Amino acid sequence: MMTETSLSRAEYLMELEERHGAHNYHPLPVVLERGRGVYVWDVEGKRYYDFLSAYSAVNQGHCHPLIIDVLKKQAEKLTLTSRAFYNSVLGEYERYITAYFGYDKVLPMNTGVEAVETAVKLARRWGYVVKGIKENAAKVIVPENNFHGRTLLAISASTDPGSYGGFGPYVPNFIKIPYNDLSALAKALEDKDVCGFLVEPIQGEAGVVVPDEGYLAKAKYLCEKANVLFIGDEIQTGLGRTGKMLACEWEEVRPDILILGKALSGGTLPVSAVLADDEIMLTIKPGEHGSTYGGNPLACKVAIAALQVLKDENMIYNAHYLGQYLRNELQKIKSPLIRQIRGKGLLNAIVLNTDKKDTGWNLCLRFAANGLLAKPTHDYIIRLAPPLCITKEQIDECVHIIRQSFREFKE
Ligand code: IF1
Repeated sequence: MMTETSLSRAEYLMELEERHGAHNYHPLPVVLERGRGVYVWDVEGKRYYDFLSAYSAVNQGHCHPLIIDVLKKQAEKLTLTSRAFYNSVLGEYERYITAYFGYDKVLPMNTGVEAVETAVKLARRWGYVVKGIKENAAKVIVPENNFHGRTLLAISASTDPGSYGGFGPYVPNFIKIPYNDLSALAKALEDKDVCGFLVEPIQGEAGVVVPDEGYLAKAKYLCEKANVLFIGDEIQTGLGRTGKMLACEWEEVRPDILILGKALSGGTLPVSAVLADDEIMLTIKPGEHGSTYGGNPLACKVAIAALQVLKDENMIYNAHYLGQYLRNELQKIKSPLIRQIRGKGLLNAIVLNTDKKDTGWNLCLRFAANGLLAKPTHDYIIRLAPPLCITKEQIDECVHIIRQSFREFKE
């Protein structure tokens, strides 16, 4: 039995996870213990810039004091009642978030994928009750290379064997079309049994794939013409990440069903939400959907604070302005390894010029050695997504770290 004395604290803690935890992740060998704003510290006290932000769940910065203060106060008062009863916070939250995004109603859930499941259930139910699709025939169009989570429904929509492989049988009636391809969408929409088009405004997991200007607006128009619901998955792109409150706002698209998660709680606990107008939302009747923790008082209070902070601290504009600045500075780095810099707001990626599987990983190890945390997606794409509270000076320091790391890196 290994003991802490024969290993460093970090090695000991990694060994514990290896020995006692499922092996469903392959983390970078960094053991984090503390976070504040754009910084995280490991167990040896080394400080890093967090350029992953827990995949955009920490837009407001780690342990934002105002959000933590609200969390603490509510945690000492009432955390969970279940929806068997009313509570004194949920109605206030529902009024706040529906006014904040301009929808009639909200259905509160917990994780992002639960909100995706909820959105698909709503679209199907609307398809049967309002559109008149025959029972059990409703279809949902999804772009290839999507990512909506890890449940059987979400992986049934996936075209990534690494996500769906070995977990069949799958949920039927997902029509898969190329992303950013309006003629493919128009063709798929000819099917009268389609109830919804589920789309990420920017594909995050696929490697920060930004569609052509006008794609989202034209897609929404085609959906309206075909009486199909535009379902916007803004779990990763929403809440200021791309320089607008919602990425769909870049093209003035208002999703028929809006899905939020991750930063809705400022990275404190799982909080997600589905927003829609009454014609869609009221097709689900009492007792037909829900969850134990959905809409709990603690989550509601925290979500109000997390949303308020985004506006009060001008994080949306900060993301837009500093995102442009970051991309401009990264473009100046001269390295044969860099194929493309892309993104919107503070959701960016470096696409590497390599066919070596572990280059992205090894480069991220170099970033970490130099004090910046990032992780590759699909081996050769490194996502760069710091908290939206980052400053220009901190961006400059991070660009220096990235430039230095490319200089030092030997493939
Ligand atoms: C992991 C990826 C990102 C999402 C979108 C729904 C969900 C996610 C657009 C589900 C979640 C997370 C899952 C997390 C890593 C991260 C991720 F690499 F897995 F794909 F961000 F790109 N829609 N994305 O991005 O939300 O149920 O996780 O709360 O380790 O699986 P969730």
